[in-house]
Amino acid sequence: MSFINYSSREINCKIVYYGPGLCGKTTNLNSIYNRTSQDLKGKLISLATETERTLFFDFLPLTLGDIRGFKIRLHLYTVPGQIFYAASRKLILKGVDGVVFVADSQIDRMEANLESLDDLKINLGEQGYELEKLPFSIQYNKRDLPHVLSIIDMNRMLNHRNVPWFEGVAIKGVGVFETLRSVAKQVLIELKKQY
Ligand SMILES: Nc1nc2c(ncn2[C@@H]2O[C@H](COP(=O)(O)OP(=O)(O)OP(=O)(O)O)[C@@H](O)[C@H]2O)c(=O)[nH]1
Ligand SMILES: [Mg+2]
Repeated sequence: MSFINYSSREINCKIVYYGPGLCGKTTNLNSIYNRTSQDLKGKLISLATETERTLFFDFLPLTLGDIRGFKIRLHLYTVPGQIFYAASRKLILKGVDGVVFVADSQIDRMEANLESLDDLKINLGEQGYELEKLPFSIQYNKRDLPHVLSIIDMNRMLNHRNVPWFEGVAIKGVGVFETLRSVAKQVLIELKKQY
């Protein structure tokens, strides 16, 4: 649920990047950070292990613009994808306004994608959310690699609701802003319904 601060006239919306380990969530945030002008972004905070795996989360605040005199800020988070950080993933989903699922397109990662999508649904459910009712976009990442599934197969396995999806090569910035724009647009539509 977006957080409205009436005194500073700001609305903060929380967008969480979810997906299996090494699918490219942190790379998405880095890419957004590197391609956003200084005046629109805050500090990118990353808590990573020595091998650059996300330990707790990454966080990036972005300013989107003004709506009816309120400054709209997006707070982007990534979860740690590794199985054993389940508690962090649950915590980071608290108060979520929109979700990006980053899938790894490699054939041998489909199992991990499916597991992560299930994990997302369960964790949301525990907090009284339903993925079906949240702003949601999917990114099929790592399209540059050789052994990837077709988009038709990926959609068939991961996108039953037919939500907006994008092909990504996050290390090159491909599809990154398209994905962010898509989920942000859905979040703003929800926001306008509420206020
Ligand atoms: N070839 C290729 N590599 C990518 C792409 N996106 C990310 N990577 C690489 O995949 C590895 C993992 O990327 P991260 O962004 O750290 O993955 P993550 O999803 O944050 O992983 P966790 O934090 O462990 O959950 C890194 O070596 C990235 O450079 C891509 O589109 N293509
Ligand atoms: Mg990460």
